[in-house]
Amino acid sequence: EGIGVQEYTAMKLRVMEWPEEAKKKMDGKIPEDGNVHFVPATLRPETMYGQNSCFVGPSLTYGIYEVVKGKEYYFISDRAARNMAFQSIFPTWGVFPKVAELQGSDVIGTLVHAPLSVHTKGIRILPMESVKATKGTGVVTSVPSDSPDDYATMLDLTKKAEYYKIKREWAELDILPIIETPSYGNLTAKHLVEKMKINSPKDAKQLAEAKDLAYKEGYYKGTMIHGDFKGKSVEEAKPLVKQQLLDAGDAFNYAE
Ligand code: A2H
Repeated sequence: EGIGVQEYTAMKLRVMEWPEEAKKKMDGKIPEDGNVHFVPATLRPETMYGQNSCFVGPSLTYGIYEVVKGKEYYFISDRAARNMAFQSIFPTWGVFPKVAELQGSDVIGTLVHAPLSVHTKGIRILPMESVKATKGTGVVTSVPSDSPDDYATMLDLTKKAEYYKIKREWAELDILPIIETPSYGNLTAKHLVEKMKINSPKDAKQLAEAKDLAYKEGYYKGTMIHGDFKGKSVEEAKPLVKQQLLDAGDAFNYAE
């Protein structure tokens, strides 16, 4: 981490359907016509076409915060809410209006709409034990084509669906190729996880190395093979996809 500011794209994933557990905890706190968004922070907006699920830490605590009175709410960590309060993301500077508190485990299975994703009928909120409470919003959108962490987690979830108390079909999904690279083909994360024999999302050291390789290869040598900027380099496409998301109101800037 060190010195400097990390600039994230904060995506707005609108809730389409809550699980019973979450409904109980939110009872009466959010109006019927209010929209709640899960807000993952990403450094790779150009990969958002391939979102096929979204992760929360099952044992982490989250809040639902009011962004537009009675209308719009964000599901994020308390830490992120505190930061956002000083970035003009909530209506009153310095104030983060918390209306409900939930555990990650309460929201597993929630169906959300992910902007740009090819999964237009929605994606599921799933558990990822390696989500850090101290980074971003504590919510991570899953793009298993290009993120080794996401790929390793999805694989683990499909193998141990029962243990994680999820439906296997929520995790067992086709992976969309988005970026072609000279060294790793068009499913960079899968290629690296297999080549480096990473067997579990807990292989933190190897995953960090894979993440580094994937990021550099994708950014400097990758070409888009999906979406409006097909044929452009990733370096060129990244700010363009980000701007589309911002213009559509489907994302906002978040820094920490
Ligand atoms: B990235 P940095 Cl396709 N805990 O988004 C663990 N990981 C987190 C997190 C948290 N609290 N908050 C964000 N992240 C992930 C896409 C992606 C990402 C791809 C490839 C690589 C990649 C889809 N997941 O990240 O430590 C988010 O996943 C590797 C650089 O601030 C976010 O971007 O550099 C990235 O880590 C932020 O990590």
